[in-house]
Amino acid sequence: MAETRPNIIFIMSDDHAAHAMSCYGSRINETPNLDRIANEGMLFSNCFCTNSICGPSRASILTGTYNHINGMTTLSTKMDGRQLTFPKLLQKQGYQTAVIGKWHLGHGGVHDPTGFDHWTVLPGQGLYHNPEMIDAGGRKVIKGYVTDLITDMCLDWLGQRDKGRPFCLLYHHKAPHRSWEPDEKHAQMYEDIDIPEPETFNDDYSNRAAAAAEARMRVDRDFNDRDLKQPVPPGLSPEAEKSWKYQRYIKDYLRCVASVDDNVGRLLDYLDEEGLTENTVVIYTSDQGFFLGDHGWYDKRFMYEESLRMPFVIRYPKEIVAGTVNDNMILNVDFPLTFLDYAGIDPPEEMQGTSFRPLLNGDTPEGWQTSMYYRYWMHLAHHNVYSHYGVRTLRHKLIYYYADALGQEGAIDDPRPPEWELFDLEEDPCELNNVYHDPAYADTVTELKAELDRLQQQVGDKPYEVRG
Ligand SMILES: [Ca+2]
Repeated sequence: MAETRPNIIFIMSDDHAAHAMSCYGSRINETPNLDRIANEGMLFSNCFCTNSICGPSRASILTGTYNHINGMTTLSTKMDGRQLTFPKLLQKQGYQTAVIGKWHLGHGGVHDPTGFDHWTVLPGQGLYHNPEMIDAGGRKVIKGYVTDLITDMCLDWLGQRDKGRPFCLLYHHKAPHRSWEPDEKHAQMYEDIDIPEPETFNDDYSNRAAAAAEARMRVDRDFNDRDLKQPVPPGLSPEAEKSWKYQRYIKDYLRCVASVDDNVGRLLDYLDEEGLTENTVVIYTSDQGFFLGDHGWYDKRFMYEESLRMPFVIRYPKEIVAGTVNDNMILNVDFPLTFLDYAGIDPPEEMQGTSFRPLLNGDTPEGWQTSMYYRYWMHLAHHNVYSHYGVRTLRHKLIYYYADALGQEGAIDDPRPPEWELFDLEEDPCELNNVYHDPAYADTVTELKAELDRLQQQVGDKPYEVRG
């Protein structure tokens, strides 16, 4: 019987926020090749991660489970590769499988990639220039720029594949992760222009819980020399210095994105040349979002929109109508179920997400999720961000900073007073006004607390018991 199962190319970058993609309405850059995927397929405007940091989001995508289930709650934990993952199931059903690029789930023992016929990955975060890479044979340093190299390796792997069997390639960029080091080709990009500052650039963190003001990820204060790469010009006013730092940061970030965009273009061209476009599902996403000067910040971790939202564009000409936008809520734990669905594999009991293939076909199943559960565990460990969990619905967001870490690996045992935040995303899309204590929202608070309880139970997590 002729093979009808599609190939899958899952492209994921690291820390690429949706608002730095032109198909998502970016005010600051153009991403023509990433836009191609959206224009020839579907764009999701409400794709969210369940924990906005690298390894944990990656573990959720591989296993289809939340972090309290897969054990990857923090960046100090390593993934136990004996768990069920979607590449293992695809491999078992005859798919050729590979992961090339960023892994960041640990190395050695049970932490190396499993379920892959081939893997070549960066150790930890990896380097932008002349990176060391690891494969089943060991480690070696490879000359070149990481975004180009990862793409070259993917094209090589595709070139030597067995054309009689479908494949699933995890093409995972390191860029545009901190410390935002562009290649020579893009080093001068944006040189003569100023990138616009975001609307909330001068946020003063009033009308919020204490967590926002306490976070140490401010553009004006918290960059190190390696981030800035140049000394701050002397004699600037505090406002001018903040603007100067933003330009340094955002230009390098966007230069790294531009290289990702070029390289994704190379891959898309290859698929065209090889006649693979029609029968290949191509996804572009990032492991989470990022603050691009929003709220005066860089980095992620918070349940706020810029960090919570993942870009997600997907093309599969056989099934997906070109140029469509879908506003339904999808989550990182749903990705693997969707990939398995395309391969004709039933959803495994162990996985918690749901396939959104019906959404891709233009149908919204009755009872499709309209709320999601989020949790960040690393209390104070990085950027002084408080541990928190919460619920986001289509209109509101309730966040509980339990702000504690008793016995939690990868967090600091130094509690802060617990606090709540509620945002009305329709009235306050930038999340500048916590209405938790506003009597007009009392019923909403009650409803959302009940929804938080329900979701927490549904996913098998439980409320944090603040120590007495
Ligand atoms: Ca990341």
